[in-house]
Amino acid sequence: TKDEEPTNGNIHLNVVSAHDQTAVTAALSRPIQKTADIMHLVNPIVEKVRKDGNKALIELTSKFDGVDLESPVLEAPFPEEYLDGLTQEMKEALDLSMENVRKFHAAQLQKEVLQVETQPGVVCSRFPRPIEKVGLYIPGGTAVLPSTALMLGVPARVAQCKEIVFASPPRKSDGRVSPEVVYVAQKVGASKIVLAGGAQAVAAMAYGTETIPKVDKILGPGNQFVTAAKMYVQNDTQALCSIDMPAGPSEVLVISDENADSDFVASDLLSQAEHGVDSQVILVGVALSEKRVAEIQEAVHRQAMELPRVDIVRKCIAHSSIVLCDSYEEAFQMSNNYAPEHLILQIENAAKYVDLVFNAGSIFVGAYTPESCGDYSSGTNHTLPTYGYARQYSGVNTSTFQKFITAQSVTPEGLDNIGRAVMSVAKVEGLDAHRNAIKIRMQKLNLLPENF
Ligand code: HSO
Ligand code: ZN
Repeated sequence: TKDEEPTNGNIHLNVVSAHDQTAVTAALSRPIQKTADIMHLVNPIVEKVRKDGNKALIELTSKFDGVDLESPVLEAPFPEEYLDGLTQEMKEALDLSMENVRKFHAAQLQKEVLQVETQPGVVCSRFPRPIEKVGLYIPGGTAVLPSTALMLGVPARVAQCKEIVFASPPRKSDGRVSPEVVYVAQKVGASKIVLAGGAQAVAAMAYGTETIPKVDKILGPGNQFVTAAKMYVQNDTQALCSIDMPAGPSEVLVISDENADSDFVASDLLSQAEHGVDSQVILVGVALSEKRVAEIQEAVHRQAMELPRVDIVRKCIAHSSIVLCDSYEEAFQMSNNYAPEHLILQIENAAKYVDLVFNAGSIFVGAYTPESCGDYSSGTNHTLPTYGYARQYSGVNTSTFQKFITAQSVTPEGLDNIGRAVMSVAKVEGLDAHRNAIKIRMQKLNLLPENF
């Protein structure tokens, strides 16, 4: 496969012209997701946890994570020693990030009742309620991700979810989750941390166990097993559980012009590339000179070679490209078509071009706005639609943790205004009981003749 391309030599992106349609299609195609192919592995894991609860979790965590636990759940208040190793600097960084995310998500909170009198005597309203119990999955694996804990935990708290449950695989070294994740869990008021990963963690939260509450919605990124398990429980009416969005590998599309700083451009491409071998990074260049393209390639190579995760970057770059366009309009068309999770604009008058964006998870506007700001600390959420789903999905936001209830109240005057319409439509649908519910009332109000 593409991921097995040479593991030495220059780290360079493949360059294609926007006019070469076949090459562009290949460059912008995403690595294929094989969620369906692993369902047969996921099903038995989910069923086992559903049937045997904590006992199954303990067994599976021993098998998959190499950690033997007495209990698969950590209950709040979390033991002080779980914060061991958390530095003051880290606390402050997490506090600053959480506060900005809180501010931005609190401003999104819809509390008020929306009320509309559609006709005299017909009042329709809509009001939000928090989703009661939510399960937040924080991946372990190649990187610890306290930022994901805060990106999910803070809006859940802002939306006033009654119970917040975290799940994260325990570390092999000491059977704990990282102190940063515990710190965030404590700050957002999580009631429990499930010490499990993968499909087993998702199943535990979807069905509940002896000590883990069954949640109403599961959110968070994860590997293919996590994604497959989320899809499984979402489709199981016994679980009665929804999920945030379909997940795929992380990606970025950068639009740059001749004036952009090549080092900045390279650093943005690489910060996404280091996420995983199946991540994808695309540079769409507007009227770039050959010299500029060469300079960007050189910067990518030079910066990449200094990264501890260079091996991951190398594999990601092997299926990543530079697409050369002639105009800004063409570049934005390309980007809207790709619908990137992250869109970075390193172009002159970047803010002016935001109006041209129709499909993207989150936009980073201007030379001094790297994606890293949004990944951690600016206030926007980093849980965003990948894989082209930015066409129809929004990233996680405060309303992700709410649902909306509608209500109506109709007076006799209102019934007089809409009753005949209801009866006509009920008649054509052949639903006489519906029609009667109106007729009986309107006749009692003398709004219809007795023999109607
Ligand atoms: N870029 C990632 C979020 C993240 N970055 C977490 C660093 N940590 C997902 O879009
Ligand atoms: Zn990132």
